[in-house]
Amino acid sequence: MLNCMLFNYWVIICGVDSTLLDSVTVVVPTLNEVEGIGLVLDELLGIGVPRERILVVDGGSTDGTVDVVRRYGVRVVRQEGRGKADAIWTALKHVNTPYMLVMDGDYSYPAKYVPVLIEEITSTGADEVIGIRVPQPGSQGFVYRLGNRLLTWAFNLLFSTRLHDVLSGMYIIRTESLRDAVMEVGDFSIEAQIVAHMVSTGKTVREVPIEYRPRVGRKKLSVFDGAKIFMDMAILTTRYNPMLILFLLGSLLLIPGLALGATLVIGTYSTALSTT
Ligand SMILES: Nc1nc2c(ncn2[C@@H]2O[C@H](COP(=O)(O)OP(=O)(O)OP(=O)(O)O)[C@@H](O)[C@H]2O)c(=O)[nH]1
Ligand SMILES: [Mg+2]
Repeated sequence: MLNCMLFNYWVIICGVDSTLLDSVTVVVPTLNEVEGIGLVLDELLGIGVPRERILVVDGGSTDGTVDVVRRYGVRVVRQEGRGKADAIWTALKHVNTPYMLVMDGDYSYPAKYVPVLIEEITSTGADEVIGIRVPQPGSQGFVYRLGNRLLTWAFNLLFSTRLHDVLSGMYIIRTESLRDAVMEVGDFSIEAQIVAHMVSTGKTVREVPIEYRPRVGRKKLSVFDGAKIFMDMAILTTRYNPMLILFLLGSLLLIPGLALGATLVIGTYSTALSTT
């Protein structure tokens, strides 16, 4: 971890080759982020991300978010469907670079980690690199932090992984690795689906620590969404890891099966005893 953090600082200070920055589309999903989106775009442009390599996918903001994006001369498209998951699938149709990096439009993810994620995916040949959120004071309440831990723990159990922050909103993927995925779950479960798709199709997922700042503007994610993500993980297991479901069902049937077998054996044995 220490090595990794030192390497991060090195990349943050030195930056990455501008041709590498050009191979990535930074996708920013937004829904009413008028307070944060300008700050996010300032930071992205400030670290040298080419303007034409930023794509804002808006979910129908009514607060002027789209006007702010247009003022920056940054590409903005209206998403198909509803929810964050549909925004990412919409983005995939517009992305024609080898890599796609996703980050929130609420200023919670510092843009200085964009080069860190790019460096990690290009130097290791991984298919996805997730930014493990290291919460800064005030960025994540106790309930959300606990919920995140529980959901990552559940994911690790269901997909035999050892990841640290499956639901992080900042990650980079090799675009082609996701082209064959079919949308299974919606809204805020998209991150879980992407990772489930990667790990169950033999792709490599890596992680690097990143700072997580308090968001600007109003939170969209609720505790209810956490419960829904958990249900969606179960759905994803049936799709991506059906052997586990069969194993669990088999184990459940084993108990009544053994009980029934034991009853029959005892019944037969006692009948045999009584007739002798
Ligand atoms: N296009 C689109 N973007 C959305 C939608 N819902 C949320 N978003 C954006 O997706 C990003 C993640 O949503 P957040 O509310 O920040 O959820 P979160 O990051 O899990 O939670 P906090 O940042 O801790 O509040 C933000 O940039 C939102 O504006 C949607 O339906 N469509
Ligand atoms: Mg956020």
